Amino acid sequence: MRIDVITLFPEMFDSPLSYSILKRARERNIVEIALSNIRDFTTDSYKKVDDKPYGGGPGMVMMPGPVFDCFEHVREQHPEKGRVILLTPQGRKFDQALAKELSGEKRLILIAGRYEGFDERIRTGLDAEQVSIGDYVISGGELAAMVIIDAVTRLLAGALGDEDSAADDSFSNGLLEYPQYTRPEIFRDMKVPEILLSGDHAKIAEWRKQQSLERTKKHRPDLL
Ligand code: 6GU
Repeated sequence: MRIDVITLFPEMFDSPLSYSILKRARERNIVEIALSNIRDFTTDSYKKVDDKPYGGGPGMVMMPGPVFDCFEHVREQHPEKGRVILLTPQGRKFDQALAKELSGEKRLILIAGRYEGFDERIRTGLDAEQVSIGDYVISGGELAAMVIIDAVTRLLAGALGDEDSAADDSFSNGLLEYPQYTRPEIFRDMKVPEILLSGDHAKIAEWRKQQSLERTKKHRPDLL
């Protein structure tokens, strides 16, 4: 998969993309991530990317010109047209089902906004889908883009080692994950459930299913 990110702060992505599963997936060419800086597509000597809102009001609004020019340049960098996603708190809420859907695409183009918002013509003129990562406000689309990149990449074939498995993750079957234990068998008087030491794999699977259900009922009844 190829993922392009259009942003004013490409450096924000360096660290999250350089560790663990994302690092390994990039090294193995399971995902290719290309960062493009909107500021490189300004045409004035101040490299201006935002301006005051027409009609007045607080804050600044991202100008359409540099975003459109950056987008049109980025789109030509790869033969697949890609699915275009604008990160905004006003979008469709991101969840595991959408992550799975996006993991089937050959290319994603993620556009991260800053400031008080986008000029409305970015929204309407680019014909992008709008996606939010939840009902709260963060200072820009960059962290949201990283969340999407991480959630999608871990679903790509070969991204997880044999030791990790996406199949048992919370939400993968619509439920929260069951409790896990490792050594020692007794830690500060807290014992590992007997059944996990029994070697009876059918019973263990049944217990885990039950635990998943109980946990979901208790903490996230909305998922049931
Ligand atoms: Cl995509 N952007 C911002 N600024 N805030 C958010 C968001 C996105 N999703 C949830 N909150």
